Amino acid sequence: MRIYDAYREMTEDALIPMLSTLGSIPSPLREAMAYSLKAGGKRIRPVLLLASCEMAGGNPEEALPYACGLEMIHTYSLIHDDLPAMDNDDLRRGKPTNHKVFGENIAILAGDGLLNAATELMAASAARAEDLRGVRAMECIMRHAGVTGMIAGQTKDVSSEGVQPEEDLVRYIHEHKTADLLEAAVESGLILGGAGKNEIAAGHDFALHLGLAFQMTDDLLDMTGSAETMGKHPGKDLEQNKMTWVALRGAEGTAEDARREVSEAVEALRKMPWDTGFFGAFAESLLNRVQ
Ligand code: GRG
Repeated sequence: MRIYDAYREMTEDALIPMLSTLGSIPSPLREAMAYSLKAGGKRIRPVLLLASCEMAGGNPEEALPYACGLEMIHTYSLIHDDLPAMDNDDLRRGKPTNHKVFGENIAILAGDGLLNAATELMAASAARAEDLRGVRAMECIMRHAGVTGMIAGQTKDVSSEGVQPEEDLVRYIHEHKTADLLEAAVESGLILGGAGKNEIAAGHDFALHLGLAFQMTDDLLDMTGSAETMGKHPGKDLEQNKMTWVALRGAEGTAEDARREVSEAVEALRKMPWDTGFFGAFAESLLNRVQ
């Protein structure tokens, strides 16, 4: 998808220069933060943010501090998730995990640093703006990433290892651990673009279903994928008795649920007044990951 690549490149070109605007970051903190930011990754969240902003009539260039901020938050969450006290992984985005290269103490600080840098960048942009869109976008991103959002999902996840999978709990974990940051991307992009309440609500529904479908396909890939294609070790969910859709519904049931979530995501797009073709195609493309 050409549009996807254009937004991805815009994000990748801006990530490190944005970090430099904060001033001099001491070694090895700067290298550790840059290592994980540059390690690759699909950049789904910033792409969705920039595309949502432009769809609603905004200028994606002005949304870049929020897109980069969101990618920094996502990257911090991966660094912390890979730590020995969490999932204890040594491969991420096809490279050794941050703590394997820089040690646990610096990896923790690199995660903290990325979260803080994201906040600083977004706040600086919001403070320069003449209206409140930036403040509202930042509130939206921090709430979805925060203690009732992604951190809540991760808390339930780490507290539930070895517990019998049960639908409400699996849904809670994935709605928060995964879908929340996708909701942050679409909703904050729409806010920055000047969308109204109903369109933002439709964006929320789209991203929620997209997030659930994304997690379902990720769970399926964890069973069938390889380290080369995934950039991380597959099979960890099973090994760690994780609360996955596959543990709850089996592989066929999960594939069926993923198809249903994608069609609900596409349905939500109908409530928007713009050309949503890019978003529909993106949602459908998730299913190709496991076909
Ligand atoms: C440590 C507070 C805290 C949260 C961690 C993101 C996360 C929560 C855990 C990572 C493990 C996991 C399976 C999370 C679900 C979301 C997900 C599939 C993340 C990976 O996102 P991608 O595929 O990664 O977009 P890339 O590398 O492409 O950016």
